[in-house]
Amino acid sequence: MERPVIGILASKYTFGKWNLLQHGLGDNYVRSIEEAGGLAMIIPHGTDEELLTDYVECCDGILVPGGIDVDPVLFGEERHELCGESDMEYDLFQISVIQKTIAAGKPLFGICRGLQVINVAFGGTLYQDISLAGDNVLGHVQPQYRNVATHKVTIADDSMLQMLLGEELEVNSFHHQVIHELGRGLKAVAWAEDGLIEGIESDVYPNLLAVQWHPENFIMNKEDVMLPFFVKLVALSSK
Ligand SMILES: [Mn+2]
Repeated sequence: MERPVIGILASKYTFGKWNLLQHGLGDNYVRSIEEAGGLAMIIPHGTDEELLTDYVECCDGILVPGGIDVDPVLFGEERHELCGESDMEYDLFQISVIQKTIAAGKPLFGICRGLQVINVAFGGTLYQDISLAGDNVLGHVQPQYRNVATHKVTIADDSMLQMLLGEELEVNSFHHQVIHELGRGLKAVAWAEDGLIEGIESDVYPNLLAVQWHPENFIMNKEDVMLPFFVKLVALSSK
């Protein structure tokens, strides 16, 4: 069987007493893609545009995973005191891969920061902290463990996400930022009970799907209720 190759953008961190730079790939992402019938491949972070083009060429679909905050300069705002750690070079690496994926006509997926950076790459903006989104926002940074669902999302009719996961869903939540203004061509397809956006798709770019929660963590449960998300991701990448 041909297994579609899903490229997952590496996380960037240092390790050990020498602080050597690393290219990370979370196990839950890998296991979820493999369980859904795909191959998980790391796309190392870097700035060489020709190399990034070649890495995208190797993949059938691209997944932008969770991570640190996006530099607010990239959506035209000054840094708010509640904005967290960011890395401009890393942001530009991810935005470049997103643009190359779109240019190549390949499926594009996002999880948590991935949804946020896709929105920014399409010209959208973020709330630098969820408290700036209004007075009645829910807690979106849960103390419970990663594979525990803590808030509800409502999913739009006529969306890929509703076909996969139904009209309503309990999800986990580990984000202190959220989408403010949507990027060009993007539409919201899932919302928390406080009205904040938890999922996006696109009418102009149909093979795009991103969520604010962390479906990959549910692979740790005996029954993985989020597996349809990854099955769809692999299926879209097999065309
Ligand atoms: Mn949430």
